[in-house]
Amino acid sequence: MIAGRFITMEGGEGVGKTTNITYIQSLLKEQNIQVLLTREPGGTALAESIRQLLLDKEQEAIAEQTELLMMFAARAQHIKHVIQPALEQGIWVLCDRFTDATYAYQGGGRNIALSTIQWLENFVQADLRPDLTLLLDAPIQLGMQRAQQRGKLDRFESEKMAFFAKVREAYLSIAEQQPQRVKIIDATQSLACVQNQIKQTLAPFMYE
Ligand code: T5A
Repeated sequence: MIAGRFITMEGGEGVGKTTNITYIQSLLKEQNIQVLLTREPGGTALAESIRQLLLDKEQEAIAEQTELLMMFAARAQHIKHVIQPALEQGIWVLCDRFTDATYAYQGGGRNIALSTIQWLENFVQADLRPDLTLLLDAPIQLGMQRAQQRGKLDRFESEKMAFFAKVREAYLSIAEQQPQRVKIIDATQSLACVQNQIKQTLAPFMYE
């Protein structure tokens, strides 16, 4: 059995990750590729409970270290019970956010040392890394406008603009350092243009 491929979708708030990951799912299905769509934090019952705690802004303040460990606790469940078994069965996994989000939000946004995140990444994931990551990039004001149109803001979406600027910078720096894996998609364009970029980026990867 050939292992499935692991594709992740990343970017700041409201840039269109959820909308476009569904589009990718349909592209893969057209090619008769078996695909599993999932998200982080979340993807299992326990990890979804952790997600609720992380996004809830009405509860006690979450310490940065707690936030980081909760992300990786949810991720450990997700990998063991969902991602790894699917890949082993040859199913492609499409994940709405993964560890790049931790580098961007907890590393860039919260200033946690990258070496700490790296240690947890190695501990929780062993050698599991995405094969391809699409980074939807747009100025933070645009993403926030789109997120606001959708409804009430969660705990992360309620952060200040300076936080999101650091998140975006961290994402772009990952893309610069790992251009083979991370492909930047200009998310300021119309949905049709964004999806066209995604289709072109995925094409060589799908037929490899
Ligand atoms: N987090 C996560 C961490 O801090 N560390 C981690 O390790 C991980 C994994 C939850 C939060 O967790 C944090 C980051 C997050 O703050 P989330 O819910 O996945 O993660 O993240 P959000 O960014 O909040 O997800 P959203 O659903 O808000 O944004 P999306 O998915 O990027 O945007 P989407 O697709 O819902 O689109 C937003 C709106 O814009 C429209 C859509 O129709 C929708 O209404 N839209 C467009 N409109 C015009 N033109 C386009 N091109 C458009 N694309 C989308």
